Amino acid sequence: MKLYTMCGSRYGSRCLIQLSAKGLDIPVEFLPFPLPDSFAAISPLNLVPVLEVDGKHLIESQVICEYLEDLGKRPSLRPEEPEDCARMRLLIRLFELYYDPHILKIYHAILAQEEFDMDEIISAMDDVKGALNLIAVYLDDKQYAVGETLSLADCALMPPFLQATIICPMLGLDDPIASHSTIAGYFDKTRSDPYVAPVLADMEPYLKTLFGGGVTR
Ligand SMILES: N[C@@H](CCC(=O)N[C@@H](CS)C(=O)NCC(=O)O)C(=O)O
Repeated sequence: MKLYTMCGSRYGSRCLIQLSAKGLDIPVEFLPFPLPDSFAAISPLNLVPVLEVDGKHLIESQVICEYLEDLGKRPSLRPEEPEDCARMRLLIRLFELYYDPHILKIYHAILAQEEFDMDEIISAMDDVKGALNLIAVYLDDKQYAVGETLSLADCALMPPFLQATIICPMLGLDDPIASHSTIAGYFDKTRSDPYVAPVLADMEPYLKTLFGGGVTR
């Protein structure tokens, strides 16, 4: 097996936290950004992460994470109780459907380095805040998203939340994580987890470099 990712990738980092927490010693190849066109031969979406298994390629981070859980190595990052496991999956789904597409509009505006419509960015930020309100409804008020231990929900939420805390202020926008008390409480508690902390620390310098070129308004 081999995992392909990129430094600073919020989706690839989901798998990196999982590999570390489960003690899975799988080789990891870090690709440059933007990905080379030739990578489309490995991933038709030309996105990371990709998990190579017996010469075949699994795409989509959540599919990869669930596959790695299905291999059965302890500790499991899926809660035992079906209700908790459902809530873990719900949190991941809410993030992917209602948070990420809106925050992506903001990131693309920064990366494009072109003039952009600040009204559109502010409207995207309102949608991001709406999604965070939704996510907050289902978060536990303890260290982790669900229950007493790290789960795939934490692997999925923590890297993009870190990304938002770094990038939104670059646009002169509020940090949506820090400005939401429930989400900020969750983020601050979970970032000290011994498997989360090093992955977030590795992401930080890449995000600052990638998005640090400034913004033209
Ligand atoms: N839905 C995909 C999203 C993956 C994704 O957006 N990956 C980004 C990095 S976080 C990427 O590969 N970007 C490459 C590029 O834009 O060149 C997943 O869950 O794996």
